[in-house]
Amino acid sequence: MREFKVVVLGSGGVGKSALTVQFVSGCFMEKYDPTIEDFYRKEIEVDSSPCVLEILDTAGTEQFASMRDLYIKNGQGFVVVYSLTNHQTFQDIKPMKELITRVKSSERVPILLVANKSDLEHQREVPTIEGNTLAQFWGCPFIEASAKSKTNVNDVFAEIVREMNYSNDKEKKSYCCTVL
Ligand SMILES: Nc1nc2c(ncn2[C@@H]2O[C@H](COP(=O)(O)OP(=O)(O)O)[C@@H](O)[C@H]2O)c(=O)[nH]1
Ligand SMILES: [Mg+2]
Repeated sequence: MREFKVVVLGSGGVGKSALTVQFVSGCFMEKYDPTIEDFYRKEIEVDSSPCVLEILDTAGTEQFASMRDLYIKNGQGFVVVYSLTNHQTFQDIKPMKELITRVKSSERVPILLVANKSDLEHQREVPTIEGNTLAQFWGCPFIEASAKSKTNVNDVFAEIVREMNYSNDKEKKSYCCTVL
């Protein structure tokens, strides 16, 4: 079975752990230790193909650039999360695409932009169009989700699998071209 390494990135408090735990265990935790950085495994089926995801829920080791670079190097797909109730968290992730492409030394890295906390519509600070515009600029898909109400949580992980499949296929094709 294919196995994919996914890294969940974003500022503290945006819901990286809540999204990951909701996806892996199907429950919403009100409080999750913000310092816990852990791997989770889950098998899913995407477009009729089963695969295993190894998900790294990061927790602010970004202060140590070498640590951050290491998990970016090891990751194959990146779920970049901000909270739509906090505009600062949207600003925070803007340099992320450049950082990932630099560390991976590749322009075509599978990335998905996620606006979390869509259940808190009345506290929204980041309009959908802003997320969409950034995703277009990055050339990646964009999803608004809620770890609390479970909205689009499975889609987040299915979509990053599709992005990883897509870039794998492209790599294979260009390899075949080189061989031929
Ligand atoms: N209303 C709401 N709260 C959320 C959602 N996701 C996370 N939270 C809350 O936001 C806070 C931070 O979540 P956490 O997963 O620990 O964020 P992390 O630091 O990015 O891992 C917690 O109090 C969560 O209960 C969501 O989708 N909706
Ligand atoms: Mg966390």
